[in-house]
Amino acid sequence: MEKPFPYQLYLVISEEACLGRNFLEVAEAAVQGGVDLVQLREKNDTPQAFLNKAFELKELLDRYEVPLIINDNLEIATQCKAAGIHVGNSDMPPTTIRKSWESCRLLGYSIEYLEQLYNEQTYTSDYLGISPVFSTSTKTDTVTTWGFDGVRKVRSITQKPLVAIGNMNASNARQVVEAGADCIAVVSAICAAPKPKNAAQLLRKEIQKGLKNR
Ligand code: TZP
Ligand code: MG
Repeated sequence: MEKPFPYQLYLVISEEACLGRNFLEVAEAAVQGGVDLVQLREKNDTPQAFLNKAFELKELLDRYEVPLIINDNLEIATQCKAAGIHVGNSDMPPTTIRKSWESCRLLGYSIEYLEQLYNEQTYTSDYLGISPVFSTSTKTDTVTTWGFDGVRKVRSITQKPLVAIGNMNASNARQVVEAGADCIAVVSAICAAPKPKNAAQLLRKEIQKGLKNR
């Protein structure tokens, strides 16, 4: 049995993605609009700057009882007492993370190829990121895209909670949920939205519609 995964709208945030706005304000508006899981993903920060942001975001999210996930940095994830960590195929493997961080509650692993579904890293993780569903200018070092059919295929193979990421927005959220995603993860659809709270509310509604049709 997989652990329950009660999250539907997952914000992946960085300061840069917020286009000059305060990332904590964007995160707070997003949570008020219905985001129920947040990942801090800072690729260019110094470790100290990343850690400072992690502490600030953790304090904010604790007030809303929303879990924080740290992208690809075990040290920072454990120091700020995050709920979990998210890693990709070329990052520290989930098996290694489990060994050194036993109390990790949410260990996410990105799936870029079907073959990954059959490896030990997939079995060890708590949820899978289907990455990317569609091509996106937010992350360009990707190989292929899954599309709705890819999501359906992954759903037919694994019981793991599936998080769809890559150019997800209010026009495709319903369909990707119908295809089998349990949760939608977004950067731009919220961080770059004129009104992040409204954007989150709209995404939530589309996800609900998709869940009803399953
Ligand atoms: N992993 C796969 S696609 C992606 C990540 C972090 C970026 C998603 O960004 P956006 O702006 O929601 O397309
Ligand atoms: Mg990575």
